[in-house]
Amino acid sequence: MLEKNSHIPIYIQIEELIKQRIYLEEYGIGENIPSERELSMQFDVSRMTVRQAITNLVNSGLLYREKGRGTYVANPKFEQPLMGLTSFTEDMRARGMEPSSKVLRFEKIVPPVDIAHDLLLERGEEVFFVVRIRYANTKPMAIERTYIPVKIYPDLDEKKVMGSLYALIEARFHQKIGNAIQQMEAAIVGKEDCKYLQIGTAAPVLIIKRISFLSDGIPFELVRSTYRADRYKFISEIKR
Ligand code: 16G
Repeated sequence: MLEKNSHIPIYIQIEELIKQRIYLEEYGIGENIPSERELSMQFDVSRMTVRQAITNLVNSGLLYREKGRGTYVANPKFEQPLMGLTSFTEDMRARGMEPSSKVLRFEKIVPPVDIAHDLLLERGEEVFFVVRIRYANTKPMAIERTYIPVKIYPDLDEKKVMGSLYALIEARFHQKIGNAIQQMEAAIVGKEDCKYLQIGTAAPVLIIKRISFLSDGIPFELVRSTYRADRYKFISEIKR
């Protein structure tokens, strides 16, 4: 139980106890946990202290709040390996989930200079700029902003990017995807994206920038993928 004389703050002890109850499945996934009032009576502490513990657990993605209904135990985060060069479609299918996309934008543009530089394009060369919301079993997981050189896939269209881009490249265009360079950073969700991802206006997200190359070394996409930080955890194996 709580150790009120400990140097560990009470709200952290409460966090640990709630985590333990989730781990032991006393509070099951998708279930309502007791109200702040009930917990404050159970632990004999103020509601403020309980609220602080719960807020931390919400921020770390273990719990989520529903307005007017209470606090629930969240699904565990997706563990996404950072090893293979896989597509969103493949990743979701490997988990037994059904991927789908909504295309928010599909247009031909001259890209910003930094993107043209990364894609080894000459000045003025065009790209398709595609913005897609990616869903797993109808739940929004990520938003992808993809730049694809027009000269590589001149007849790409909106319908084709509703499905898997990688499958299109490999199965229809018979090209080999070789490797990619990725970088990841944390951010607060943008104004538009919070609507699409169905998260709060100040929710954290993880952004991965990927530049992918065909096996002959030609870059064919630059993608910025914005993932819900409460749904994703990225895992990599490192060797010594
Ligand atoms: C992944 C890739 C993205 C690629 C997409 C293709 C990351 C960070 N990004 O989301 O670069 O364009 O898959 O998926 O993993 P698709 O074949 O389902 O269209």
